[in-house]
Amino acid sequence: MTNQFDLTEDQRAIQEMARRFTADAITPQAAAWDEAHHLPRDVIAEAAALGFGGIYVSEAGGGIGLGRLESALIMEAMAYGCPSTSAFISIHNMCAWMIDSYGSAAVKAKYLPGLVACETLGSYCLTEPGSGSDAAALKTRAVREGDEWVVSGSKAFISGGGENEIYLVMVRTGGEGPKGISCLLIEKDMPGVSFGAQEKKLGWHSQPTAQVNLDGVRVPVANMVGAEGQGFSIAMAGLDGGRLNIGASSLGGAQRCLDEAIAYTKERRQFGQAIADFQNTQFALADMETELQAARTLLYTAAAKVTAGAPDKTRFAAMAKRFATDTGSSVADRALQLHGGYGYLMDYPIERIWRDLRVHRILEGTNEVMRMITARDLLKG
Ligand code: FAD
Ligand code: 2MC
Repeated sequence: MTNQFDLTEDQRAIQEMARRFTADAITPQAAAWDEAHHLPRDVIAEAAALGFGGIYVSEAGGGIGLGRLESALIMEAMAYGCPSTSAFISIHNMCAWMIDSYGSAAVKAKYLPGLVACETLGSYCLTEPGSGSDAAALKTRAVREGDEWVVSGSKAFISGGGENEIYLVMVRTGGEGPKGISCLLIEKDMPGVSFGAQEKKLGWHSQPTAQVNLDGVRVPVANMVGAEGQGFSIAMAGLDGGRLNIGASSLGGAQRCLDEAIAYTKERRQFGQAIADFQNTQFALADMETELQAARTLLYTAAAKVTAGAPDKTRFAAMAKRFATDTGSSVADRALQLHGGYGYLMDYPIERIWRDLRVHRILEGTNEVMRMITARDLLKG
């Protein structure tokens, strides 16, 4: 941010490009994707043509090498049309960044071009049936045999599961706890990889979610991303950025809800006047705008800190994710209320966004875990 509290010209240009792309390619189709449970791979490939498949992948790695604030602006803009799709693209970006930052030259050369172009899509696999918030307790085991790791275990709730081609899987190669975890790149078609049934969920219908089962999967040792035992740190570093993008997706979805509420309350008449003329409506709109601006300011600050590698970046990413996703849900809920019964119908986008934003308070670390990260940092020392 140049004038300290404003976006640069370049950042505004990126934001404008993402907004135009959203208006043309995402917004008109989002309701249909939601209803049909359709993953729009064609539109995701169009996003990649703008560089959105490798937003913070280095230029050497084929990406557009932007910072986390620019990424947040892009996610926020795309979420205005469809938070589920922006979040899906965010998870893909997190995987591509992890490979670019920690992968060997050979792994990068083999996998990054397809990922950046979104010809292949990436899934991030940390959660297991028995370990969600306590991620370092994961049990999926990898045992080394010659030039291969033999992997067995299950990953739960995997976004893109069954559809995506590339799985970045956190596995246990050593003892208990975070230091015994490594990160392996596993391909969908490797023998021993299978998928559970698609989960039926409240929202995020434009993307699949499934369990990933690994049964004696033989993974070349060359497919380890980062060093043995570094996997948990890599997974957490990825989430610093992912959490910003999830927060930004909440802001974009909530902004759409606010804009819809402003338009609707000016049109809708009850008791002989526009419902926007009631002071209750005006105060609700004022609070929604104020809270969104506060959340946006914190999120942009956190994004600038993650780009800069600031010592408090993880705490800021956690605070921003917590605040932006809680605020986003709350704004969407109030927008729904201002629409009355019509807000509950699929004729308006509010109920879809309300459903999509709800999960942002749970995934990429629950908002209770975000508070844990924040408090731990405050109390350390
Ligand atoms: P639990 O950890 O069992 O938590 C249950 C409740 O207990 C929560 O309210 C939690 O905050 C609370 N709790 C737990 N520990 C504490 C504590 N110490 N203090 C206070 N409260 C606590 N994971 C992936 O790895 N990759 C994905 O792509 C992915 N995609 C997902 C997509 C969807 C649609 C969903 C729903 C989940 C996805 N997840 C993914 C999993 C997600 O990250 C986990 O659901 C989340 O981290 C919480 O884990 P859990 O569901 O096991 O809940
Ligand atoms: N960046 C780099 N390294 C980090 C890090 C970060 N942000 N955070 C932690 N680490 C490292 C750190 O180096 C530490 O080692 P050391 O002791 O040497 O400093 C090591 O990781 C272990 O960290 P902790 O001691 O904090 O580990 P602990 O087990 O106590 O708790 C916690 C970690 C609770 C913060 C972590 O388990 C967590 O974030 N849980 C939530 C799980 C989650 O976010 N899941 C999301 C799944 S993905 C998803 O939902 C999608 C939709 C894609």
